[in-house]
Amino acid sequence: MSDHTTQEFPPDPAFTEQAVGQAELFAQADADPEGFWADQARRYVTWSKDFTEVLDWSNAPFARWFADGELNVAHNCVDRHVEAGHGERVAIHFEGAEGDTQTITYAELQRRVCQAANALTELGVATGDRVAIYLPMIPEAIVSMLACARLGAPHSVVFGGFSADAIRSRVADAEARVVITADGQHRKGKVAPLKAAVDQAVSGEDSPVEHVLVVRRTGGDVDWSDKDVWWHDLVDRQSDRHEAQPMPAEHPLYILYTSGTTGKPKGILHTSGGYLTQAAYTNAVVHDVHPESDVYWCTADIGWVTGHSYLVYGPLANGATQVVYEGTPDHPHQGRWWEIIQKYGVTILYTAPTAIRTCMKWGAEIPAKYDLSSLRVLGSVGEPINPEAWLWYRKNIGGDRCPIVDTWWQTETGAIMISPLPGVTSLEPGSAQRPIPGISAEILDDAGEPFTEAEKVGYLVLTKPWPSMLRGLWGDPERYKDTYWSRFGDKYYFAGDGAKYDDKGNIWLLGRVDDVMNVSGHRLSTAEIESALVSHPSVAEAAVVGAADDTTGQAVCAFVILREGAEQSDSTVEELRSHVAKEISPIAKPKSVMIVSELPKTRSGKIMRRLLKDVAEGREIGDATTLTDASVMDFIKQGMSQR
Ligand code: 6R9
Repeated sequence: MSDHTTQEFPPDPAFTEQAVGQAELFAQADADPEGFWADQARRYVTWSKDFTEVLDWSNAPFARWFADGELNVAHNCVDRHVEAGHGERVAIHFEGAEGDTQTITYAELQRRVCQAANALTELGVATGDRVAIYLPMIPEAIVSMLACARLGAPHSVVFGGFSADAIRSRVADAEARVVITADGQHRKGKVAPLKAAVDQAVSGEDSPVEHVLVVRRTGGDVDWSDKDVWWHDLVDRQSDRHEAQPMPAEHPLYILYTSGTTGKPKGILHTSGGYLTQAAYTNAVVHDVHPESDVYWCTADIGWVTGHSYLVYGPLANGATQVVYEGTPDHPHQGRWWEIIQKYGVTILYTAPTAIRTCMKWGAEIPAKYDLSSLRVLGSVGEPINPEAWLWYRKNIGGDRCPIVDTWWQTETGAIMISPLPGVTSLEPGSAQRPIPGISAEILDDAGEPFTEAEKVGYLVLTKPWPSMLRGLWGDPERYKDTYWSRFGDKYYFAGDGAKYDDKGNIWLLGRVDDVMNVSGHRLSTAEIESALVSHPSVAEAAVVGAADDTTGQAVCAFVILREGAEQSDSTVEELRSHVAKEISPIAKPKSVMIVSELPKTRSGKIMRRLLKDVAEGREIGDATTLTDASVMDFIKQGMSQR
């Protein structure tokens, strides 16, 4: 790899001095893991009834954390801050897609959540009932989630870009009684329908849905049925007082569906006490949130787990002030995000590598026009962040001064697991580095043996239960065991990611193991080849897949997006192929490099390599329902057939 990957960034002593996450945490967690988590649970969560037992692992792999304790999650995220005298602190600076804004204090949030909880109660929602939420990124989305949490009615948020089929199957699996949606949503200056998909999804005799609660967001025309009720008719007339009842720590908080590689989506189940503990603790020690002074911004959609843990539960449990943005980064112009940072004085930014690479493509002169000097911590999540993008982020957004936390975790883990602590860790661009205090991970070889050798590729596993771990898959305990606890026996949680150590013991994530290729008997990681491509000055973004090949078993096929101004020519393609050969090895040299203008991505920014593989192998394209923009695949297919 090129030299810059060995560059290290030690923490600034002034940062360390004020950091929430201090080095002692590692020693405390190592000495007494359960005692450590008990401390975090009491520090970050207010319990209506204290717990006496920390972890019950007697029915492994089904964990129970703080099981005899009781709490109300919404009380923790809202009311207790008002009770502590912070009612006038801003909880949410809402920035709408069309430039409309709202400033919501904790006291105001409390009133809105109480009204929504009373409204859901009027619709017959009781503790244990499931509620589906299909909303854009508007305050009502957060209010709805918290109202459900307040009632102990598990929510199932369905991303607003998904189809009627996706809603129908999720609603059916969770047997949701109520769906909360909006008439439509704003998208790049246009109005897109939203309720129409719900209408389709809840039609028919067999639908479990009794009521659809509809927020008026765009004012567009909608069809209306007996099930429908307007939010402003029902919620606005409710009392803004509501007594939150304590729930047992293991009461289900939410179900979030995540696509499996095969078969139907998995309903990941999270519960209350352990989840909230780890979401709040990691938000404090990893993002270094100081609620009294920071302005935090997580750009994730609430339809993704990152939106659940780091836009709703973590920052609100900590009483932080945050920005919530409804729109896209490029509407009405490509400097929109940086304008928002300047406007609110954002101090902590948490986003995804795909967004950073897109901004790289647009060019550094765009963020350079804005005052980003308020920023002090940057975060990354969702995919490996290649060293090139990491360095670009640090220089052009972080002013060469902000630490970057590259946070590895999953819907299943509920909260951050592997990440630097910004005041403690010497940063290594491109690596998520070490498990955070309280978490234990290893890398195993094919035989299931742990190893520590550098540069050898293996499988990432977690070796101890953690508070925010999934409690199972909704309605399918066997699939939970098979998927996560059988590949290497029942002692290891198998994350599904490839990983390696470097010679300093840092962990490098190498992508999903299904994405590892075998070329002439050599195991190559898609993430590494993609990183090599992005390290070339002409390349903004790259996706690599292994396509079946008669001679080599699999052949490396690359799809690249060029940076603004780079020349689209055969010589560029040749240069990129040689560049990979030089950076990694001649074996990794792509057989083909296709220049494209977009890559197929999910809303959380993950490249759907499965679809590119279909193209590369000349097959019909498989299920593309979770793509943000399905037309992307048509362009790529066309380009391929012209070759
Ligand atoms: C939070 C989230 C989980 C998968 C995970 C891994 C990839 C996430 C990463 C990362 C490398 C990081 N992933 N963060 N890979 N470095 N910092 O993304 O949850 O949508 O369930 O995806 O995302 O492959 O296994 P989810």
